[in-house]
Amino acid sequence: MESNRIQNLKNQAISSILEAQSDEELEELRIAYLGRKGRITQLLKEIPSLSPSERKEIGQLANDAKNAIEQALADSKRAQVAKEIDIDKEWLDVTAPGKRPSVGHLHLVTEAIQEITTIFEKIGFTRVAYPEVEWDWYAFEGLNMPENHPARDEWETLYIDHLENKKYGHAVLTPHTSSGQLREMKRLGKPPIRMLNIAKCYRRQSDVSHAPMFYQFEGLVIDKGINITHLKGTLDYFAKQYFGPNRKTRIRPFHFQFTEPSIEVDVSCDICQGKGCRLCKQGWLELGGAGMVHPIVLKNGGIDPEKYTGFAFGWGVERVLMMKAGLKIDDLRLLYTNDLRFLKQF
Ligand code: FA5
Repeated sequence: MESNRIQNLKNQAISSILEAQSDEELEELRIAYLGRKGRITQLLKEIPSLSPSERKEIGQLANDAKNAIEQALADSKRAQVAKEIDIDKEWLDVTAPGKRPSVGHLHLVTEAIQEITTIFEKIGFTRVAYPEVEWDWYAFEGLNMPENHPARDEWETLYIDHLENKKYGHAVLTPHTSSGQLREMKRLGKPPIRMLNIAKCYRRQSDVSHAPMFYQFEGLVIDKGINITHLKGTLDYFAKQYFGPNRKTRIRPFHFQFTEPSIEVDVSCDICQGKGCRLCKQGWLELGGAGMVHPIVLKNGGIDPEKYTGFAFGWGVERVLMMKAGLKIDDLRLLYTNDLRFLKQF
């Protein structure tokens, strides 16, 4: 096959296209050159049978010819349309740029989850996911909260009717990601564990800082010699990475049945700069709880508490997102209204 033949074919096609007077003629030319049995299409089919040295050069030329013919057809069609419009009555600027299709972006909460994941992956945490519909044992009993224990009240749990497991009890909509602690211990069988469980949680709650469906991120680290300074260091690292170096966090003693000792962590409010507002009330917003994993929980997960210790923390994704500098979202439920006017601002 000679390169001249391809060049001639291309020139012939383009000059015929330039002379064409109607859409029909253009379509005939398209079929003659680029259709299933068209001359350029045939030529492209012959390429695989050429010698390797020829294949590259001829392939390139044939493709160039195909692109040039396609371009000439498109330009001609545009010119044809312009001709058909009565310029005196209707004015069309065929050179005006087209309208850009609007491009969306990920939801703010999805972006926050990605950012949180990246921060923890940098220090060796592995992201996991566990069921949204969970057994009572993983959500409460195995976490040292037996049935009828008053501590359960705080979770305002949604139970699922008529679904029960003989060993693990009722089915619930996961009220917190701490159920993932026991699942991870059982999955891995033995430390070291460095888990990051980010999942949807459900509670019967709704106000400026609570939604019935929200996300938590749960960290769990278990190994020999893990102590509370590792927990404090990890939480400080996260706060610095996520909020920047200048924001203040504070820890308060607290009580959870599944950690001992337990703490809660607050961040200075970005909405009111710590003065107190309708969201935070007193200048600090609670982000979540944390503590050293209770020996009973380690035992329930099949891990020897004489050999190993660990820490855990569970924070709200929406809460940390709302406290990011400059976002100024003062009602958590706004994130889930699906109102584009709200979402487009970010
Ligand atoms: C817990 O859920 C514990 N599992 C946290 C934990 C994990 C403690 C590991 C110790 C060790 P709490 O109920 O306080 O704790 O919830 C933790 C965080 O989840 C809250 O501080 C808040 O940031 C977020 N949160 C809780 N309920 C809601 C809700 N309804 N809407 C939005 N965020 C919520």
